[in-house]
Amino acid sequence: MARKKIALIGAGMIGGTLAHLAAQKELGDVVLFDIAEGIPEGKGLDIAESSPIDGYDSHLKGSQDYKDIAGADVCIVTAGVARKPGMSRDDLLGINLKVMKSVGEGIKTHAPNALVICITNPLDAMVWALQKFSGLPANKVVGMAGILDSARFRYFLAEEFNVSVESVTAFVLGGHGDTMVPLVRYSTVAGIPLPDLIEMGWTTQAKIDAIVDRTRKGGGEIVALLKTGSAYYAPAASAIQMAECYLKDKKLVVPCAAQLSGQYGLNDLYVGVPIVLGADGCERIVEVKLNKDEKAMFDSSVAAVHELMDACVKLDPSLG
Ligand code: A3D
Repeated sequence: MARKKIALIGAGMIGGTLAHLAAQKELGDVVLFDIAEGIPEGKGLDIAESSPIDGYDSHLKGSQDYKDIAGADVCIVTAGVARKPGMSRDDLLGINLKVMKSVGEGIKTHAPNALVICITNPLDAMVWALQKFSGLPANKVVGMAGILDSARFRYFLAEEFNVSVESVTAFVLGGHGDTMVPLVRYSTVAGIPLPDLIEMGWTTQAKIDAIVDRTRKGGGEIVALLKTGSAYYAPAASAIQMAECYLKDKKLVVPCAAQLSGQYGLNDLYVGVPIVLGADGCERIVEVKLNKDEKAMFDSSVAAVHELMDACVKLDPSLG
């Protein structure tokens, strides 16, 4: 039986970490694609040279040629640039939108049957554009953000309660960014919702509010510490969980940016919602009941995503 093939489009900080994790977990053979010559080859070789020590047999190849992603089962997209000082949000959007166009065309031509996981920011707008540029069915194009955001929420909650991260479940909805909606009511320790834990005296509302705020600003906290880049270990781990879930048809219920077609009263938009992720990609979108406050937060998050989509259409009218 042939090994699965994982194509990583973008071999920067997240791309390299993805390659290392995918190889260590033997998810398949790995192709690192990047426009920067030498970087994907160098990272691929460096990781391959660790394989005799760690004992895995994945092959790793670096490339600047889309032909090398041919037949990939999963494509994980991190290609693009990060916002630099002096660059406006629209400048960033313009650059990464063009990157999504070339990536979408490369995937359409060489790996049309892959599950595509987009990580490039601004996430919800980029995954929306990537689906259109690639022409792949919407169930096979998803965005990674919710698993990372909820992992941050879970980690902060586990620290607060001094319990295992495995005992904490957390629920995050909406677009990726400051408007994301961590849903306190649906987040639990061993099935006990956070509001009950407040009543039980395990924590206070003020502490939970502070954790929610820290979760919303989780990406910025890492950027402020690193100073020259953004988070990559946890983002890579999140996307690898998605790839593994697809390849093993695990049907995990996880928050991902998925295309809505009527759910939550919305259409033709990608936003973070719980989905069932399995061999058919996004197999089902879970519509949870939102109370008035949660709905208001979700609506404002959706409005922020719509604003980015409108900016994309202005830059590239073919998306309209
Ligand atoms: P970085 O280390 O800069 O890697 C990006 C790579 O993309 C570089 O190696 C570039 O050479 C390459 N690249 C640029 N243009 C192209 C192209 N046209 N085709 C192929 N490759 C190209 O960044 P990173 O790995 O730290 O982050 C990658 C992206 O993920 C950025 O857009 C981040 O903002 C985003 N990100 C998203 C999250 C989410 O939770 C959604 C978290 C962290 C980072």
